[in-house]
Amino acid sequence: MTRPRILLTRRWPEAAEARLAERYDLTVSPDNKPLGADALAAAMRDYDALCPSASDRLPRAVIETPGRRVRIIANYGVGYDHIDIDAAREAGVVVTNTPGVLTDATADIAVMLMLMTMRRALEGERELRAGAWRGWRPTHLLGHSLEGKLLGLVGFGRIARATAKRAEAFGMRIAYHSRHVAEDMPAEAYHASLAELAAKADVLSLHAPGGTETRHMIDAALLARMPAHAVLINTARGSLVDEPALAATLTDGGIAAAGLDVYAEEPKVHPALFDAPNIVLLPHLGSATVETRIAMGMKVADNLDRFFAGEAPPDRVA
Ligand code: 8YV
Repeated sequence: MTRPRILLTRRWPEAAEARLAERYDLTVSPDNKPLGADALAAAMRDYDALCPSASDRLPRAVIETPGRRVRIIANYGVGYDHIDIDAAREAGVVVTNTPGVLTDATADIAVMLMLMTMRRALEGERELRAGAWRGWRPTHLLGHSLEGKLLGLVGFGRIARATAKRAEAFGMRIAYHSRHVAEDMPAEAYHASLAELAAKADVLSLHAPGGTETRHMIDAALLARMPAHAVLINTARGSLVDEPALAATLTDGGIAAAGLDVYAEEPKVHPALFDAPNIVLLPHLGSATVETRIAMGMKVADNLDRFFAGEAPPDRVA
């Protein structure tokens, strides 16, 4: 039997690529950067399986490429808002993702952004490097403790829960907004209204999926409800936040700080964010550990192995 042809749109850690190469006719896109619509359409015609990343856009037009050969899109990542899932379902293209393996790594980054913003780590680091540190003094760069603060989680899936677990270790109190009540949480932690949660959270941390339903859920009106001392953290998807509105709110002192790991148009960052005060900007590092990126690759391989064996892939989303 000829080996299925697989395309990775990026370089993966060696161990994960090596596992795929054992079983498949493997191609790794040489440029290691997002593929455009034409390149993705060509890939849809030339391969049996396509393994994209979050910044490879797969709209209906690409999925419905005439002469399509691809039968499975095995996404390298848990979020799949860059893939038109309805179009895939209609076209009979299977889509899988990599849940579970990047939960802890992403929650670590959410907590790191809380610490960096609340303890003013970046300001301090920049001041020191600029040679502007005048030495220790009782009122120098005072931040705020996490202890006792209310963490408002927007979305309450795996990553939100892992973030809550870490935040509790820092003495934070937990509240959440989600479509569903979590039976294992105290009833008062649940907020059916995002606006009500935003009005009382000291830190609002986003953990909802991307997509049309959640686009700009954090807009100027929502930001206006947040207390002036509040901090916004986003490790989910940039599309959740109206970025110019966030920049304006920070500039006006409407909220105290923001920590972002994701952006609406990655790898572009809205210029207004660079000009905003009290903002920490990370380049989508949520899942960026050696352990996690290997585990993500292995999870994609598990899904491909099952699919090409004629079985149900474990992480099928379409
Ligand atoms: C991934 C992510 O590394 O898995 C996700 O949804 O956001 C990231 O942490 C990235 O999307 C790669 O596709």
